[in-house]
Amino acid sequence: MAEAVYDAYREEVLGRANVADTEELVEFYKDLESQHAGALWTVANKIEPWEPVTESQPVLWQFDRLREHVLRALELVSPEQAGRRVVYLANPGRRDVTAAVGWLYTGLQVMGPGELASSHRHSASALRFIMEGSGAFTNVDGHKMTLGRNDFVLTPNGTWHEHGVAEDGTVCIWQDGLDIPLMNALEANFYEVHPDLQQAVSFPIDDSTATWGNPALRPAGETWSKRYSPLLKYEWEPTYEALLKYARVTDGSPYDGIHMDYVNPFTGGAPMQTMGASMQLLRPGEHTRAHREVGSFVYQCAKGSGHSIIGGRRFDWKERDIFVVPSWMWHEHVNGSDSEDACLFSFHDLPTMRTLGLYRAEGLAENGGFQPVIS
Ligand code: 1HN
Repeated sequence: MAEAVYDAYREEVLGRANVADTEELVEFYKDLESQHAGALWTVANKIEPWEPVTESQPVLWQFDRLREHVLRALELVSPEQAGRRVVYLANPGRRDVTAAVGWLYTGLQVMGPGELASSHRHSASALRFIMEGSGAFTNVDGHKMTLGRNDFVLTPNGTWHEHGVAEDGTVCIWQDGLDIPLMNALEANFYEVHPDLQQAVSFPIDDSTATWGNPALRPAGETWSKRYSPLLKYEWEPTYEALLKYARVTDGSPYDGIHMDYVNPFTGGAPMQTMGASMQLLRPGEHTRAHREVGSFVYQCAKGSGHSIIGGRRFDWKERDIFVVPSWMWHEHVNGSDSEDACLFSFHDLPTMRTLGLYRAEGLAENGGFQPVIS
């Protein structure tokens, strides 16, 4: 059955709104509009789709094309002027809400040696994935952390945070991820500048990772009552090591290869309330099967190269490229190398979906689990 015919069939036979316009009805709709009202049957099929309908497009941003523009921002504005010196990534379907995909924002932040971006806090939760440079640091509620390549860092909602690069450091670039569009959609977003612009360093440097970042060991007697993870920085080396170890004893997920979630070590759950993150390793030549999930995903290639097929379109990626997978869109990943592994970092809104009881996933049954590639 052709798709349009099938849609009409579903609407007529399955009790969907199907009211043809008459002169009388059109008049009626106008009357309702003048009363700031409307007839539900004129919008019902749009506001109650059969399944999630995304306005986001699958997009890939090549880092080697963006990098020069990010570095240009370094010359054009100071952190004092800009607040945060960031080039954000705009999904063509989500420009109106400044989202990279769904309700998630992402951008590339750049800072030079000796620079400081002053302290603030907001209702949005933030995370960072460190891309290049040395000497960067962040201070989250007095916990100052050094930032290294491929480290994953949390700035949970409501925490004071500022960043900088040491005088003897280099130009540093990292990816920011925030749930800003979601907070604005919920009309729940507050923003505050720190009264002293810079906050004190209240704990030993990197104390959060030293305390909570040890594998399967928790400091005896320590408790934690906040809604986010006490571990604020997840370093790259132990993350990669964990993936390699796990790969020795598992075939991995048919959809995601060797796939591990960054967790709150106190609860084993998501590191923040709205957003989670993962690192996955694709073995040489691995081609995962297609699946789709309720939730939006922002990926960054942390190692190696390959491609992903998203909604039937092929996107080739290499280290530092960023791409997005919209909600309920089929996707599969391929490691293009037959000798080297590839790692994909991703962050997503699955904690929100799970908390609200909305999470679903399914694998593609047809075609051996692989999508036909349109382009
Ligand atoms: C923010 O606080 C940071 O702290 C970066 O580095 C990007 C984008 C929108 C709103 C707040 C940061 C941001 C942001």
